Amino acid sequence: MDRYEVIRDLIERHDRIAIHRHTNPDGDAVGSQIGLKHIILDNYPGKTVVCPGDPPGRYSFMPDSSPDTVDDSFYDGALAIVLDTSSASLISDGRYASAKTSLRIDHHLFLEEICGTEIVDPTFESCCGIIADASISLGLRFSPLSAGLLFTGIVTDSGRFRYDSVNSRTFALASKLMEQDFSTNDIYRNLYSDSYRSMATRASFLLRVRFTEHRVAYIYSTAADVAESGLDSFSASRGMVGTMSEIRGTCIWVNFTESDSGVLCEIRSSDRNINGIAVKYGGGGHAKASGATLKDREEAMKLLSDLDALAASC
Ligand SMILES: [Mn+2]
Repeated sequence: MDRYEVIRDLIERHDRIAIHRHTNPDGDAVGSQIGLKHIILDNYPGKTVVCPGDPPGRYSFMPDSSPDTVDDSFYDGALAIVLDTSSASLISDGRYASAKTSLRIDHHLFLEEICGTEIVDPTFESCCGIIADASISLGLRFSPLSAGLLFTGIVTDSGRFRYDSVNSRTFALASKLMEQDFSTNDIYRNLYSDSYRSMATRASFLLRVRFTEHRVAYIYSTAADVAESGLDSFSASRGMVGTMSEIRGTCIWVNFTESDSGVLCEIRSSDRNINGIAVKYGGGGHAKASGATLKDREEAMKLLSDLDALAASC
């Protein structure tokens, strides 16, 4: 059996299936969970499929995304499927572990073994992509509902088909899903429209952007600026660094935010490794996205001049 036939075999051998995903779900977590549920129901009528978990938050526009209430007894003899999760501690509703048979399907880098059967493939941009690929290869039918859910997850986890993880397979899967009659217009509107208040807040941050000699873009928010924005310091820091991401001629940008614990610093780059500079100041993260918490404004300006030196090569 290839890996997709293993999935089919497990589904066919169980009449009750609980599908779990990570807490604080994103579009891929909800899309793969509810999408797989409907693929199973459409192709294997008579099975009972439940989707427990915490509320879907801003992804509650996705159809059928309200979590199910599930009795403990459901798991006795059921198959538990865990989707889009690399670490057991992140799974919403730990009762997946009480099922005798469990299956994980994930696209994150492998961190730890969670389930009896594991299908982990980080070459996919999204977990929805794996579910779509498996369903196509197994000859399963899609409905507009399941296809729209999987499409939403592919879109959100690929940054609207922009991230490095996107390849020709991503578009082939999206193309196949779009044979079903769902509205991409509705999906995009739900994903990318925003309240006027939040757009105005972003604009106020954008207006405070300054540039170093070598075009490092930065925002420095004093405690008073943060209070005036109406945001907490975490939202002002992590939530607003993205306002600078599309500035032409800028390859490094950094957001400084005064807080009770020091100056929060979020650094991003389109093509430079800024992680070393974050580490130098006691922080960390990824090559193109890192953060640190600094002592004061003076230390922030030192970090900024290190970034400026790096940006000289952009
Ligand atoms: Mn994902």
